[in-house]
Amino acid sequence: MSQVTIESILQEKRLFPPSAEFSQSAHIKSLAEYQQICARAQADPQKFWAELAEQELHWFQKWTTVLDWQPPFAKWFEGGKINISYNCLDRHLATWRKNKAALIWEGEPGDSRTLTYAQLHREVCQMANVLKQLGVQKGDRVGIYLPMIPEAAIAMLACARIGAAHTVVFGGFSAEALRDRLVDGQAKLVITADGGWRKDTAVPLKAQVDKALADGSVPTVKDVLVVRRTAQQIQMEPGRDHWWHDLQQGVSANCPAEPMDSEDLLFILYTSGSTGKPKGVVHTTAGYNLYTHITTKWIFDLQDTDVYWCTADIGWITGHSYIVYGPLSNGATTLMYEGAPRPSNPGCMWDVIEKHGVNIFYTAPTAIRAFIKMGEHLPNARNLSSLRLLGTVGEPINPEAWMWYYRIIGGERCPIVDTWWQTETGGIMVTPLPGAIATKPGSATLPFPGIIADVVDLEGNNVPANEGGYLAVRHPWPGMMRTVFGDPDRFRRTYWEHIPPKDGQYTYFAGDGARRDEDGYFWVMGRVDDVINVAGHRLGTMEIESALVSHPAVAEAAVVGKPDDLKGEEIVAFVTLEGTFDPSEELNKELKKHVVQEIGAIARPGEIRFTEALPKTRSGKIMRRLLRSLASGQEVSGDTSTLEDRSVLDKLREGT
Ligand code: 7RM
Repeated sequence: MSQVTIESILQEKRLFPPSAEFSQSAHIKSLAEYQQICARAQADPQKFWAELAEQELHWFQKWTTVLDWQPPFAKWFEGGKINISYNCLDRHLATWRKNKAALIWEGEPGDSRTLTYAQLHREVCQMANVLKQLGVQKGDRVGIYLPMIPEAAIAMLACARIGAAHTVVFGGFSAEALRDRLVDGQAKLVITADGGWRKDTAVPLKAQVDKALADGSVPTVKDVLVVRRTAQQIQMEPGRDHWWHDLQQGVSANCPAEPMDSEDLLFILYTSGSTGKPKGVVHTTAGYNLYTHITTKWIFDLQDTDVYWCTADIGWITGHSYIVYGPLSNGATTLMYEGAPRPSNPGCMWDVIEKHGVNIFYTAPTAIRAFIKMGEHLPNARNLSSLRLLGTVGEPINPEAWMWYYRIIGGERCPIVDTWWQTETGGIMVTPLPGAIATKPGSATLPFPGIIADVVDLEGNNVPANEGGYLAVRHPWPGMMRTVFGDPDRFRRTYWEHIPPKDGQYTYFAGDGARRDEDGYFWVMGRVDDVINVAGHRLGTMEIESALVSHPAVAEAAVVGKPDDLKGEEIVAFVTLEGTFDPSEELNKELKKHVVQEIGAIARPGEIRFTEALPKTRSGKIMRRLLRSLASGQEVSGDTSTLEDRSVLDKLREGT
């Protein structure tokens, strides 16, 4: 399977218009309708978003200002009072949806649970009251480090309900990574579980929390709330640690949602960038609620009878926006799955679709490539006829994988929405609306209504059709991140200073390379900065380098991505050693283990290459471009004249 290359997608001419049947019953039914909505949004963006906010959400109090834009700082719906937990739960209780399934959970090994809107509301209120009892107040931050169990969604909604911001840390992150995030976010409490199920084994979570909190290294954390999941042996520290099932006993299920200001902090989610430690991406209440609500409704074409399944983990933005907030705000049935394909059960995803009659399925290209490898006999042996819409997210999808997904999973009847967006954008930005926009395999197609996306050069000019450039957004949108937690200057530098303002319009720099074709369709090429996308997970090369150099044997480290058929990219680390250490197979293994310990298994280098020196410019900058070529076994081409010591390159070549 080939990677997405300019060559391969330039030849991609296939066009897949939605079927008349799909379009007829879709929320947005035609290209003309999409274009009309876009025209309305462009003519008066504030009116467009205000009308949707009025129609789609419940407000305790209406806003006074739609948008206050002091570039790059946006405030949406100032003066308004709203609560996203209310919009996701309470407002549905007054309708027939009260007894509709809100959350279907498929757990490992074989557990399952369905919570109606009424039941989910009850549990959220109880957890909210428990948080209050433990002293959590409006404005506090709560860390969430949980596996894919209903309590993850319950915890998020409980925080939102009382006005505490959550900061969810992916359960695959190490104790060290967890500690960094809890410290940066000054979390007051952590919600975790004894452990979680990952591919037939119970992995510890509480033990990692203990490690993260050891020796008072996160002084702000006063309490730990522990969900029982795996029943593995754990230690409970008296006074600090509490079982959720104990505190849930006898706590009231009545907890009115706190009216929040539109711009009150909803959550912080950490994401990797090209420099420094992960950034705390800040999302606030009203704009995020509106943006995730309307994108979920139109892009996934949610109908009231649908069972919708997004396979992301709650620890990533996709889990936040498109498992929890977007679907529940729409009163949908959202499915949550704890498992993953493994040798003992390679067809488990298709079993889940068949068992629950899933209608909408949203996953990542890396997963699709793994499905292809496992063989089409697996999906072919199941009845997947309930599916009516498919989606992808996280990385560019190669046309071959797109076609397989379309044929084998979608039975050539389901539109595919290839959705481009980021942690920072809060919700989907470039995507087909499935009843309106014809798709092309490998293209995220067109911007969502109200989004002014462009492909630009570094002067901020639009580049002509079919020429490469930088993916950028011209106008603020309600779901955009508001700042980097505790570091507004980093927010400005990272996203708003790469491209100069054009005609007074500030331009958001996404960090992705892209091109638009003659139909205006976007083809996203991947990151243009030092971010690697491994299996749809974003990792900063610098984070991995810092982890490596924190090992006593390592003098210097340079990390690059190498194309990988399955994962999109794989991590290759070039390492020089301190004088007293010699390269060995053992040290190689130890360094990989060290990175896992520092960051988590997702950051484990595929390859570590020991070298005597790293190629540098005269000013001492590591020439990653050369290392990237070396890592992927390509001839080193282009300009090497800035290389300080040419023999370094020869030695590196010999070593490979
Ligand atoms: C949602 C998410 C963001 C980065 C982004 C891109 C890449 C995401 C697509 C994609 C091509 C897509 N948030 N990316 N979606 N590239 N086509 N449909 O993934 O913050 O974790 O990552 O992911 O590089 O900048 S994220």
